[in-house]
Amino acid sequence: MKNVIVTPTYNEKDNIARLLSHLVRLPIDNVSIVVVDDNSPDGTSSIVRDVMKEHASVHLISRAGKLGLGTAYIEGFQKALSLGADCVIQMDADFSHDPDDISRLVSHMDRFDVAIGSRKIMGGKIVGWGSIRKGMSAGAMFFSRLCLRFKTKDVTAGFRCFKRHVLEAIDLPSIKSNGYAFQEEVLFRIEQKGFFVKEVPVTFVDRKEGKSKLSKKDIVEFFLIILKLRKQRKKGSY
Ligand SMILES: Nc1nc2c(ncn2[C@@H]2O[C@H](COP(=O)(O)OP(=O)(O)OP(=O)(O)O)[C@@H](O)[C@H]2O)c(=O)[nH]1
Ligand SMILES: [Mg+2]
Repeated sequence: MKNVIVTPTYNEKDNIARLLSHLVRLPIDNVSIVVVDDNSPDGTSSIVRDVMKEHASVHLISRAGKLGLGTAYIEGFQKALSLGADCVIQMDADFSHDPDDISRLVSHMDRFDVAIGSRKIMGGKIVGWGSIRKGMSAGAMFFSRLCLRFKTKDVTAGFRCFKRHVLEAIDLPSIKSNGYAFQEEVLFRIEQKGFFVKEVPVTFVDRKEGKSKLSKKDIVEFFLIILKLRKQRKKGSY
């Protein structure tokens, strides 16, 4: 079974080399890695190119500028499918997602369509966020779950593993949202299609290197997308 890990990067020079060296050594069969970099001013892509000289399993999509997380994932997922992925794993490059948890996500792929690294079920947690950030995240998720009736608890998780047929079924290019809203919209489509989702408890650790790219615009978009998806839910289509 071929597994492709997709990680978007913007200014991750202090994380990317260590992350890639960890990913290429994972005890999982047939792993490739796709980094989607948005011309990071800190030179992240040249670090990736250096790693590629040693490891043919590492691929880079280098985009012209900061085009946003949503389209970065879409391009990364499409590349993963073109590489022949049976399973596609998405994760952040900032070590908030522990590379050693990937095998736990992949281990559910024989029974489920999607596995989500969840901070919101028993055994999952967030380390390093202050009470304001935790409160904002919990409030946003509560509202989103209330409006859109998600079964999944961790709606905004960016640590996920999909079977190939899931990504083929959800019409990726028509997803217009970015940031946290992208995770929400993808999950909405997955649940609307009735795919089987497994939440796997993980510990999310706030980044130690580099800066968060979460913006006010992303937060506003998160709530606007809820309204858009709610309308679609009522119409029974997306
Ligand atoms: N290619 C690309 N990657 C991005 C962009 N914005 C963020 N990223 C990457 O996406 C991942 C998640 O971004 P973070 O800044 O960690 O945001 P977050 O995890 O939602 O928020 P924090 O919890 O504050 O870390 C990281 O690997 C970033 O480098 C973007 O516009 N383009
Ligand atoms: Mg992060």
